[in-house]
Amino acid sequence: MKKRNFGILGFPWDGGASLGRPGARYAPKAIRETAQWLQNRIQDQKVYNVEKRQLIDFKEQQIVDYGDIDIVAYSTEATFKNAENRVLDILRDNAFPFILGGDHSISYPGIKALHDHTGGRIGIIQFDAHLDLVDDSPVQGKFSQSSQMRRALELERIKPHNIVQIGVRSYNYPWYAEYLKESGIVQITAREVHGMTHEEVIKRALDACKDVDYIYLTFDIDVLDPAFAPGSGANEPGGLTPVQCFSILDGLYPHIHAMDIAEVNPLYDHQDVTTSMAARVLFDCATARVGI
Ligand SMILES: [Mn+2]
Repeated sequence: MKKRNFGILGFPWDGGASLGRPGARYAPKAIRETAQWLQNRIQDQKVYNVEKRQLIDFKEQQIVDYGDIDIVAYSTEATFKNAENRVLDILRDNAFPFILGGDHSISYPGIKALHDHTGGRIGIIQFDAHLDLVDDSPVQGKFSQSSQMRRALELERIKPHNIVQIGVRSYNYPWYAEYLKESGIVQITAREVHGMTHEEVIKRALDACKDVDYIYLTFDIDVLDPAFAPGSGANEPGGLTPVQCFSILDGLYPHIHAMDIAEVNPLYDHQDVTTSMAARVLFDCATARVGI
């Protein structure tokens, strides 16, 4: 089988950050810069994973940077079309798309590309403080950072019971009470994650996706507690710890087919704390997928 390269694609867009703090357009550049710290450890295409006590050989799977998506600042539609086409290019290369957002609206074109390219049933594992299921809003419209999951649900082969939201918390709009009861979307709240083992969270997420063909993973940096990721689109106290995220993600990386990181906001970051988290997640995914 042709080896599957790991494709990084920057999506410097915060046109969907209509309620949260704008600034995520600077994230792809900042995450790439911070990731140099980890890339420095690659010698002769090898790197040692200290916690897994494992030597990783990148000869089996190259990391390819596909650059950034062309942004059309005045048009969400045109920008998303460009994004979808670029993700499709990566999938056609038989590479694994890893998209660096951008506010969380950026997930929709990535999900749509995986959906249309594969023709299969798609599950979505979403790490997030928020639900992002707003149908429409007079302030935010239909394609904002609060609606990408709702848009994804309109695609033919995405069903609510195959959507898992991990780390959700805080407060949200009253209509969610009824909607969540009826829709069948699977949620593991932040407080539930704190009361579960990593293995239990991994199992529940994969169980929800057991009747799909492909899994898209979206990681909103605000799933972390703001103490660990101050540079995000919004503060929601009571979030996950880095080790919880790293451990749960490790159990999911072998099972996924595309991924993004969203809502990293370098304008609100301190000493690269947040971009370091994102760079680590990027690097963990790239190394975990060697040989897959
Ligand atoms: Mn969020």
